[in-house]
Amino acid sequence: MSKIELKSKILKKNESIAEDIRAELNSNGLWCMNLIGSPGSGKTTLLEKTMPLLSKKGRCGVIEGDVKTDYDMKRIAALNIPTVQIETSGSCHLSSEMIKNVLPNFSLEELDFLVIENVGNLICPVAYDLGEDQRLIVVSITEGDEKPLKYPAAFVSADVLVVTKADLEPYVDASVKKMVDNAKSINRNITVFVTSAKTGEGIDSLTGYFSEAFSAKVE
Ligand SMILES: Nc1nc2c(ncn2[C@@H]2O[C@H](COP(=O)(O)OP(=O)(O)OP(=O)(O)O)[C@@H](O)[C@H]2O)c(=O)[nH]1
Ligand SMILES: [Mg+2]
Repeated sequence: MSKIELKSKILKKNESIAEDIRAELNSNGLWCMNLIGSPGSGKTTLLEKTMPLLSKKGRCGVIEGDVKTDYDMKRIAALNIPTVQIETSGSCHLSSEMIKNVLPNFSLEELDFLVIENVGNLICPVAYDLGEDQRLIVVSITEGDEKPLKYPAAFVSADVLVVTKADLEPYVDASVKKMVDNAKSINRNITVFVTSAKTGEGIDSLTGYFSEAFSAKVE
């Protein structure tokens, strides 16, 4: 079997499991977001800021994907939010099979909102549907405003872009406006939030977006 055939077989299997997951989450009225972004872009920090606020509106669960360690899982568990760690042991992305294997750790019927923090990587996770309702790309301003142009696949497949670390814009040669314009040139329907965990900018708006999303599903 050629390399291309093998890859397409793997993706086909991934897609089929992802559809099963989507159906299971749907039947429990659960809304799911897949967070994708480079290492250190601020994914876990974003969850630390939004999840406690969101927990006042609905019941949240988090799946943390990392190549190694349960460091991020402990950060979220410290907020009293049900969290499960997937350690991929080298794999640069989560797969739907990995998600399927950890779902029994949650009481799905008791949750409204499930967030999956993918392994820090802007390339590999893009091809793997995890059964999510929406995909959110996290890019920090410190990564450079040209990133949407260099990694278009990530932006094409995303529903939401969160530009993080806006407080650091004055210290880097990158512009939030340019980043957003570049992202919109790749995907004009992408919903954009600009946030700072330091100043709190954008955190309420993003939390509101999450809350509206799962409320709409439950109704
Ligand atoms: N100044 C500033 N620093 C931030 C902000 N958000 C995150 N950071 C810092 O950026 C670093 C990385 O943040 P994390 O949330 O761990 O990033 P991550 O994307 O979860 O990283 P991985 O899980 O390793 O991929 C930490 O030192 C955070 O404190 C922000 O809005 N402003
Ligand atoms: Mg993290």
